[in-house]
Amino acid sequence: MDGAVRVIGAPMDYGTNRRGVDMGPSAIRYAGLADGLAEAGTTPTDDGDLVVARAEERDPDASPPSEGEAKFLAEIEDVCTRLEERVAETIAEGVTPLVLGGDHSIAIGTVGGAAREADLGVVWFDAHGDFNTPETSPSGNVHGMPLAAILGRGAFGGMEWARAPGVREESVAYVGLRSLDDRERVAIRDSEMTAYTMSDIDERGVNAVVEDALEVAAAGTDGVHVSLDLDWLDPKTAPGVGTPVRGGVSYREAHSALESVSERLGDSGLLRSMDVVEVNPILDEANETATLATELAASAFGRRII
Ligand code: B3U
Ligand code: MN
Ligand code: MN
Repeated sequence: MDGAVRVIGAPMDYGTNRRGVDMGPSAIRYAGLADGLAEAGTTPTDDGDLVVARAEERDPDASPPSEGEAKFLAEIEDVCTRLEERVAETIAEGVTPLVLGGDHSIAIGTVGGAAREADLGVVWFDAHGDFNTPETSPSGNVHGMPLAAILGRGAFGGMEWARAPGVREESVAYVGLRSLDDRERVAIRDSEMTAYTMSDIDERGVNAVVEDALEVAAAGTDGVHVSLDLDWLDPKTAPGVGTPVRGGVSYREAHSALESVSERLGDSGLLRSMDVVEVNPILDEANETATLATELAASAFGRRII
């Protein structure tokens, strides 16, 4: 894909239990992201990382959340609000933002910025639904809530700031779901979103499923946001994630899927923004998962073998 891509790092791990995803942006850059994006035909620039206080630097007197509350919501709101600004500015300059997480709660900022002056479709590659609210979450971890918050479901849990009015439920498609909480499953079923599970991939093959998901997200919208949670892949292929779930897609399937993204959206200019999240270098084996994240981003932006 020709065109400018701006890398923005969001080294935040407030949304998850396991520490370490704050190192994701460094690990992904170190794995050769800029070269991969250049090989894809884009002109990459790097905007550096957002400043995010480490957990150790937080106010030690901050009160722990009680039942039904989201953890570190104020910190997450602060980071996502700043990220939203950067993403919106980037798009206004005609540049495509590629945001590196961090845990998946950063997608609230990316999607918020990308949807600011547009109707945005979303394709969510993930083992998990990320459709809990503070009331339904079993963990209180915000990385299990971003899509619900973006769609305005978290309004009663103090997450009304996260709603992105430019995203309609019928323009959201999941790919590869395989781990849902009970109330989350009911909420997804009752929603207008399209949910393709791993069973759909087993039956129909990854390409057919991804093409349908991209169609859902592109229909009647100004562009599509692609959110790639590395736990979408099988943990044998992507071991460096905080919440691995067996039975994910293979290395080849993942590449094929992200190549479909660039084929369907890249040339038409419909790929509005992307984020790559949940890479945890502490749990990784020799930066394998960060390397994979780098390769998959390059595939999404158009890198091909020949
Ligand atoms: N659904 C669970 C677990 C989870 C969600 N996203 C991740 N893990 N990465 C929760 O805590 O909401
Ligand atoms: Mn996720
Ligand atoms: Mn996940």
